[in-house]
Amino acid sequence: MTLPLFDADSPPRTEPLAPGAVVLRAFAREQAPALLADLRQVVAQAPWRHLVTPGGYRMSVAMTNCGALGWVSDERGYRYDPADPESGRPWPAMPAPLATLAREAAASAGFEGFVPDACLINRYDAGARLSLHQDKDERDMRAPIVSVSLGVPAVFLFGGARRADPVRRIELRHGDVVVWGGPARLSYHGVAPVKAATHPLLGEQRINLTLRRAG
Ligand code: MD6
Ligand code: FE
Repeated sequence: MTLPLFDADSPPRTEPLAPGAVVLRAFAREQAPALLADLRQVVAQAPWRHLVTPGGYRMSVAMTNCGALGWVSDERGYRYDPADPESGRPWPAMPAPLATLAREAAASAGFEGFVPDACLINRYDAGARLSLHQDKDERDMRAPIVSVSLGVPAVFLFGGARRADPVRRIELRHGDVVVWGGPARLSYHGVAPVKAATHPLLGEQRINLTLRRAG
């Protein structure tokens, strides 16, 4: 018998992570090919780039955005910007199926009426990582964040409200969705260095979409 590398047959299920945070296993798996086709259109208009942190470091994760607002970082700090600083043009529109998926994921985690206006698109090549941080650049902390993982797996680091709190490690696989809000909204989190692997749809990449209500 061969073990399935990407457990393509495991059923969708909900795993609680912390009060206010759940993993919806395989929630986006069926829609993933259509989402990826939409994302290719986004990337054609707003190409991948490696942002620089306010401290001057080049991020290992490549990023772009879609939606009315895009998250950007440079020497001046972190912010949401209605225009792509590379082109000066508005970010590509958020594909409607993506907004709908996010709304449904939020609702199934208990957050009704989620209308995202920003989608940060992160690409992890082997070795890319995201250090522990809080998501706190959004205006209204009442809205949750919906995070869609595609491609090769990654270990998500999930801590508490303080940087020194203990950190859990949760493997996120293709199609998994994390919803994150309420008492978990300001939890520290990050992504461990992504291991080299190959996924049938995405090759050696992991793509994470984080949908937010930013404005
Ligand atoms: C990632 N995600 O999974 C990075 N933030 O690639 C995040 O930073 C994140 O997954 C807030 C809520 C959920 C997340
Ligand atoms: Fe984050």
